[in-house]
Amino acid sequence: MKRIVIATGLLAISFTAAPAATLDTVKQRGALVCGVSAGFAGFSTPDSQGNYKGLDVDYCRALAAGVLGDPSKVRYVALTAQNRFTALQSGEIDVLYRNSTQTYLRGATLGLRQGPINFYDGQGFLVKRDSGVKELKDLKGATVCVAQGTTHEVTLGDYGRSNGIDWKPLVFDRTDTMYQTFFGGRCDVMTQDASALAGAVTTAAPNPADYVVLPQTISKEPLGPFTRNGDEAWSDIITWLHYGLVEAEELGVTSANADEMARSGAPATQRLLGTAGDLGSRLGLDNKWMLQAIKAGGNYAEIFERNVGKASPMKLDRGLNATWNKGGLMYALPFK
Ligand SMILES: N[C@@H](CCC(=O)N[C@@H](CS)C(=O)NCC(=O)O)C(=O)O
Repeated sequence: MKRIVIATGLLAISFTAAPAATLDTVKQRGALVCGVSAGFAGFSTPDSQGNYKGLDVDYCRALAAGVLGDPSKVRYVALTAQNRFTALQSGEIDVLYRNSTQTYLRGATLGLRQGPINFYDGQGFLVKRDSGVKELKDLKGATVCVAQGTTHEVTLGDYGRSNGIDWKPLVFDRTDTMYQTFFGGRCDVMTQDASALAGAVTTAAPNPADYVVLPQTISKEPLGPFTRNGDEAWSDIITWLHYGLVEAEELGVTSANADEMARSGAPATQRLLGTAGDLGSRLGLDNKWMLQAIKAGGNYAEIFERNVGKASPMKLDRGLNATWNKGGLMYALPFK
C-alpha cells in the first residue's frame, strides 16, 4: 500500500533579511523613518497642524538628532497594533517606537530585536465612576472593550479563566471605534495599557471626571523599541540612545544646560556628550551624537514630564519609570 505522508505542522515563515546597514540607509536618505502609533495621547499623536508629539515621538526626534544632527528629519509612519511588526520586517520603517510590549514570543518569533524599555506599564481597566466597580472581581459578566492584535487580548482571557471572571470581550481592530463604543456606554469596562487609558480619558471622554482607572493591573507591559535582526550596529544605536537619555538625567544634563556641561562637566559627563573620548565614533556616529540628541528634547525626565508627567494632561507618576536611585527601574549602562 502506498504510504501517503501529509506534512502538517507549522507553516515556516521566513523573513527576508532586510538590508543590514540601516544607519547607512538613514544617512543616505537624510531622514529617519519611524513607526509610531496613529493616536495615543502622550506617546504619539498628531497636533492640529499634523505634527506628531509624544514620548515615543521624542525618541524618534532624539534618534534623528543623534544620527543626522536634526530632530526634524523624521518621516512618521502611523501603524496599528496589527500591522506594526510587518512594517518593520518589510523594511518600510527603520525602527518601531509604538507603545509595543516586549515579550518572549515577539522576541523569539518575529525576526526582530527588542531594545531597552522606555516605559514600564501594566494592563489596566477603566470604568465609569458611578458604576460602583472598585476592583476586578466586581466585573463578573462584564462586557470588556479590548483591542485586537495586542497583548491585552490574550492576558484578559488568561486572567478571566484563572480567576473565575466570565467577562465578555468585545474586540476592536480600531482604537478610535473602541473609544467611541466604550464612551458611548456599550462596554462596562475598557482594558489597555494603563498609560493608554489615562490618555483615552484626556482625549476621548465626554467628561473625564466621570471615569476612573482601577488601581489594579494584571500584567507587566514593558514598552520599548523594536529593530530588525541582523543589524547589530543599528540596534546598538537604539540601545545606547535610551541609556544616554537616562544617563543624562542621572548626571543632571538637560536640554538647557547640555552645551555648558559639554564644555565644563565632569569626565563622565563629557564622555557622554562627546567632548572627551570618542564614544560616538565607535557606533559610526558623531562623537557629539548624544549632545545633539539631548538638546533636541531633553533627558529622559524631561521627555517623561513633558509628555505624560504631572505637568501634562496625563499626570502620570514616574513610578517604575523613575531612575534606579530614586526607586524606579531606569538604569543606564555606563558610558565608558
Ligand atoms: N502594549 C500593547 C498594546 C499596544 C497597542 O496597540 N495599544 C492600542 C490600544 S490598546 C493602541 O495604542 N492603539 C492606538 C492605535 O491603534 O493607533 C501591545 O504591545 O500589544
